[in-house]
Amino acid sequence: MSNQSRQRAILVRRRLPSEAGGLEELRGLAHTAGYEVVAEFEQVREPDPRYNIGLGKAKEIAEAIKKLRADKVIFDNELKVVQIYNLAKLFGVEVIDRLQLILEIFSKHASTTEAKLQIELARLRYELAHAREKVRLAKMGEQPGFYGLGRYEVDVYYNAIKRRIVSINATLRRIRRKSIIYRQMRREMGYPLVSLAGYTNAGKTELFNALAHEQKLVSDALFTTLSTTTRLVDFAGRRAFLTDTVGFIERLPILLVEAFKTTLEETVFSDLIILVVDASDELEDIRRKVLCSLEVLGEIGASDKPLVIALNKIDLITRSRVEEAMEILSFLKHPVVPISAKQGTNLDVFCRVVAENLPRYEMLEIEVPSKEQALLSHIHSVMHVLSREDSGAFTTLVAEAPKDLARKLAAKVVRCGGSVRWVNATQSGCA
Ligand SMILES: Nc1nc2c(ncn2[C@@H]2O[C@H](COP(=O)(O)OP(=O)(O)OP(=O)(O)O)[C@@H](O)[C@H]2O)c(=O)[nH]1
Ligand SMILES: [Mg+2]
Repeated sequence: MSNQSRQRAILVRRRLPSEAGGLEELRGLAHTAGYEVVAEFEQVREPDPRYNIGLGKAKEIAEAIKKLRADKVIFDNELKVVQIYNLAKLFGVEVIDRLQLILEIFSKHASTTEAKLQIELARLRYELAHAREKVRLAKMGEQPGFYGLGRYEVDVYYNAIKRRIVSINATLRRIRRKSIIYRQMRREMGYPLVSLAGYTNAGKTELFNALAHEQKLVSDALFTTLSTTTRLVDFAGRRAFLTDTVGFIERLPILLVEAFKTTLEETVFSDLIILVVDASDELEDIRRKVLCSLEVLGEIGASDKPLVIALNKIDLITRSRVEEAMEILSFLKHPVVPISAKQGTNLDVFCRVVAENLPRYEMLEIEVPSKEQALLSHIHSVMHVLSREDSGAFTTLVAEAPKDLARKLAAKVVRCGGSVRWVNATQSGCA
């Protein structure tokens, strides 16, 4: 987008004395949404019921809007509808809060029908919660952000939103049925399911691309990925389905968590989670973002999964800094592996650690008639073959696979006139 067409925004944050200062995250979000930030204001005080900030500060901002020809004011704080209305009246420009800003980014980045509908649903749920008050206020005189609402009867507007929500939900259910079927198909293939998780911009997609040899879009923008992609990946000889998905953010509006529930469900149904952490952040931010990610994993019901932490972007920091970051994360009791997804550093060690934490594999000694070439190549393509010996009529393999897959293959081998010995005692006699 050219500079001319970019909207000019003023950022505002009110905080309590106990809260840390700074507007970095809001600035990052505003840039990602395509705004040019022309001024920033912070105020330390209790929330004011009318404006959230104090009236004096609000007037100061109104001056700045005129002087800097700003198009919009973006608040870090969650605003009540009446505050948005009062501020818009005072400022003469539209006022939005962090939730609406995140929704704007999501709308901009949504590329699949499912993602688009999920975002519209979140937006409509927000509208529904505020519809009555918005219409009531608009009747008192329309302000930026409230245009067109004044002519509505409250219930007509409310019911129109409700009907649209019902219809989107029905479409989403149809789309989701497909993704559930895909997930079941992957399950039936027997490979474990591994999900990438972590704060937005941590490098999940970069790691996905490196492991799956893919070219999915990575970017410094926040929330680049909004839909899921799954590929079969080899983790040090152990194959697993790896899924890239949407990132987390602190104070992730509950509306968005709700709307993205099925996207996040990929994570809930996985056998292992890779939590990607940006090691180039400040140490305090690393801690904060990891705790936030673990909290979201808890909220969606995925806190009991085996978890491996990928401490990513180590190419950007010194070795001693890597050690400090490792130290910060040591209280978590999950394995932490420093990597650079971008440069491919330490990915072999990382894959071994993931493999070690995958559900236990079964080891089989398999004897197959050598003429069964198709079966032999099938075993090579789906199992992790540790050794192979060709001795005339029979070929003997020692190979590993997840339990269900191992059972299916063992049955196939026996049907073809071969034999199977379970090296792991737990499965003896299954074939
Ligand atoms: N220097 C360096 N940059 C990295 C590394 N991994 C990722 N990046 C960069 O970090 C930015 C974010 O990477 P993504 O892979 O898009 O991050 P993500 O976690 O998928 O982010 P969202 O999809 O937006 O939630 C991009 O500019 C990447 O090129 C790394 O190991 N080193
Ligand atoms: Mg991504």
